[in-house]
Amino acid sequence: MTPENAKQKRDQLITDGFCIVDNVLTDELLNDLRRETDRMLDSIDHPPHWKFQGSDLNVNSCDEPVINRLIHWKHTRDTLDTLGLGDFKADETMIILSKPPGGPALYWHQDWRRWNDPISTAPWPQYLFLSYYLTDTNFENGCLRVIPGTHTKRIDLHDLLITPHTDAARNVDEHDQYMFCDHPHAVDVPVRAGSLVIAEGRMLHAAHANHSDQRRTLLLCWHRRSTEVPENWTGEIPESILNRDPEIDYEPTRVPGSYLV
Ligand SMILES: O=C(O)CCC(=O)C(=O)O
Ligand SMILES: [Fe+2]
Repeated sequence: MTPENAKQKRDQLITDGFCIVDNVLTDELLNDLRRETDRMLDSIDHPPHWKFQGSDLNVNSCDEPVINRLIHWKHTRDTLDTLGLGDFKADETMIILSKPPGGPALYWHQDWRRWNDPISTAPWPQYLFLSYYLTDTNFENGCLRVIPGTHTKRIDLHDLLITPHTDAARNVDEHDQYMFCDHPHAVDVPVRAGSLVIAEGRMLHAAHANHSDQRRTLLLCWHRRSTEVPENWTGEIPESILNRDPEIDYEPTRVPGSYLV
């Protein structure tokens, strides 16, 4: 990646809440991942509460060599370093989210659980999901959708959504007018198999339904960093973070409160 390219992707991640880096996985690793995730998915029951995500299978690196390989993939670590994200640490778990043929859309949601903590106002990347889709994705087979900028900016939809990944969200009507809406600022994020999607967990995102006759599988790994201001941050630091008390145990919540304005 050229330095200009890296800067453009980092800027997009900061401003919009996501960016894409192509050709991160080799065909060889992709084929291994397809075979092994098919095996894992075919060997288990799929409970009804997986309906909207397709599956929500958490696999630890120590249980599956191919997952261990992917979590520690050098090209990804090098990419994070190049984008100035070298202080992020990967979880040791990957989540297999596989939408079966005919699977419904995933509702609009964000995945941040620390909305009571002033760190929620971080203008820098703070809580990232790194996703690899094992097929090319598009509108037809259930690609990702995002609403750019919603990781740091409140929009109308924030106050209309059911709290994500709760029983209420898992049981929501498939035609709920807000959870599955075509928001005017929503954009589709179709990607190539083996590309890396880097996205901020605070950003509103969703996925289209899978109308194809193939599984649409993705592997997702959460990446976290400390609550310190990043060493390479040259922009403004919000008052709320300068005044943040690191001694407080902020009660976790998935509901964006006063720190999202
Ligand atoms: O299926 C996707 O493309 C996104 C999945 C997701 O965001 C989630 O399960 O939290
Ligand atoms: Fe999500």
